[in-house]
Amino acid sequence: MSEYEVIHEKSPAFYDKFERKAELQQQTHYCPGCGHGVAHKLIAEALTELGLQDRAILVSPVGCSVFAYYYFDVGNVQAAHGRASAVATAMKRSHPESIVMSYQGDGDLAAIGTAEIVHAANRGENICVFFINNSIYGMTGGQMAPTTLMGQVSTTSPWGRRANNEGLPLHMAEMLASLETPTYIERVALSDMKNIMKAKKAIKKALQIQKDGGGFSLVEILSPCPTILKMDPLVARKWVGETLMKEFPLGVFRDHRPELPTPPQIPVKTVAQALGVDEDEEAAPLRRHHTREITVKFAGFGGQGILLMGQMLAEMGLREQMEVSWLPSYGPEMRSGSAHCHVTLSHERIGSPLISRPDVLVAMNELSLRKFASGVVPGGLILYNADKLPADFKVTHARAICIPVSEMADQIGSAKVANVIMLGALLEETGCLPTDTAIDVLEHSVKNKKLLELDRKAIAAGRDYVDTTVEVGAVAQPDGYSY
Ligand SMILES: Cc1ncc(C[n+]2csc(CCOP(=O)(O)OP(=O)(O)O)c2C)c(N)n1
Ligand code: SF4
Repeated sequence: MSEYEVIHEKSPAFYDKFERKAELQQQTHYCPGCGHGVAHKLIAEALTELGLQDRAILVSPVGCSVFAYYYFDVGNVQAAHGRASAVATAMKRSHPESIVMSYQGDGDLAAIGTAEIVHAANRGENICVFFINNSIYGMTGGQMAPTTLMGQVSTTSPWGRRANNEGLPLHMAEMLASLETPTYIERVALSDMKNIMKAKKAIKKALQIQKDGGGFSLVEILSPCPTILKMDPLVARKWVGETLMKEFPLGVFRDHRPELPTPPQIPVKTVAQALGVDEDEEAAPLRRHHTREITVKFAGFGGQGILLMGQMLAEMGLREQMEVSWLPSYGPEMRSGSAHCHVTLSHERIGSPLISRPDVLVAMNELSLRKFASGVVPGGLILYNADKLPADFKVTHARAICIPVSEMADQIGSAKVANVIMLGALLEETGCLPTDTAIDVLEHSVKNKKLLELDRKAIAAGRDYVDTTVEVGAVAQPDGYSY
C-alpha cells in the first residue's frame, strides 16, 4: 500500500456539475494547461478554507473567463468588458457583508478597464481583484495586451512589440501600488508547484483582508495561455517562470493599511432632504382631482419644445401626486435634429421610464408620425401637427387627430406656443389631468407675463379645437377627422 492517498476532489465552492455543456459536466471550457483553471481552483479552495463561500460574489469579466459563473457556486455577476472592478464596487457597497471578488484578464483590466481599476484602487474599495496576466488577449485570438512582452508577436503586433510603436509593457501591480489607498498588492505566478502554492497564499490573504474590512487588494497572477502562445502546456508553464517573470518580477508591492484622513462628520441626509424635496407622505396634499394613467411619446424636431412639452406634462402629474417619469432622447443638434421624450403618469411606482408602446403619440412633424405611429397601442391616440394626415399615410389601429398647431400658434401671436396648444389638446382629449393644473404649472414656471398670457390662450385654443372641431370616432382618416 502506498504511503500517500491520492484524492481527486473538487472544492465545494465549485458546482457539482458544470451545466454549460450537458455532455461535459466535469470539464471547464478552458484549454488544457490554461492558467484560468488553476486560478479558479486556488480561489475556490481559499473560499472554502476561509468559510466564505456563502458570502462570496464573483464578478466575471469579458475574456476567456467570462463563463466563471458556470463553475463557482457563489453569487455571480458578469460585467461588461473592463467594468468588473466598478461592478464589484457597487456589489460591495450595496452588500457590505458579502465578499466581493473581481476576476479580470489583462485585456479586461489593463486595457479597456484601466480607468475602472485605477479608481477602484484609489478609492480603496474593500474588494479583492484577481488579475490574470497571460500577456495576451486569449478569447479573441491573440491580440496584443498592455502586458505583452517586448518583441512578443501577436496578431496586432505581427512584427513583435516595439517600444516606439506600442509602448512598454504596463506593470499594473507597481502602478497601483504607487497609490496611497490600496492595502495589499502582490504578484504571483502559476509557473510551478512552489509558485502555485504561493499564489494560493496570496489569494487567501487578499480574501482575509476583505473579511476583516481591510480595504483594497489585488493579486496579479502570471498565467500560461498555451493555445495562443502555441506551446505545449508544460512549455507554456515554464515560459511563465522563465520569460514572463523576468518582465514582471514576483513580489509584494504593498502590504499595509492606508492611513487616510478622518472624513468630516457630515449629518446623514436622505436624498429627498438633500434636494430639499418634502418626502413626508402624510404632509403631502391629497390628490386634488381625478387623474388618469397614461404613457405619451412626444416627438418632433429640436426647437419645437418637444422635451419641454414632456416636462410640463410630468410636472403636472407631480402636482397631482402621481408617479411620473420623463425620458428624453435627442441628437447632438440644438435645432432641427430629431427629438423625442417619453412621459409616464401613473398611480403606481414606475418600473421603467422607457415606453415602447405609448398610449398617445404627439407627432409634431411628419417624420415623427411616420416613424412612431405604428408603435402606438391599438385603440391609442395620435395627435398630429397638421390639418390632415399625409395623403399616402393611413392609421388603422389608433385614432388620429390632426391639429395645425403651428398655424394656430402664429395666429395667437407666437410660434413658440405651438407645443402648449398641443398640450391643451392632449389634456382635453385624454382627460388625464385637469387643465387647471396645466395653468398652475405654467404660472409657476413662466415668469414673463406676456408669454404666460399667450400660454393661457394656447392651452385654451388646444382644448377648444378638440372640443369643437374634432369629431370623435374610431379611426382617423387622411382628412384629419375621425369617423
Ligand atoms: C466592448 C468590447 N470591446 C472588445 C471586446 C472584444 N474582446 C473580448 S475579450 C477581449 C480581451 C480579452 O483578453 P483578456 O482580458 O486578456 O482575457 P483572456 O481572454 O486572455 O483571459 C476583447 C478585446 C468586447 N467583447 N467588448
Ligand atoms: S485561449 Fe488561452 S487564456 Fe483562453 S482558455 Fe485557452 S489557454 Fe486559457
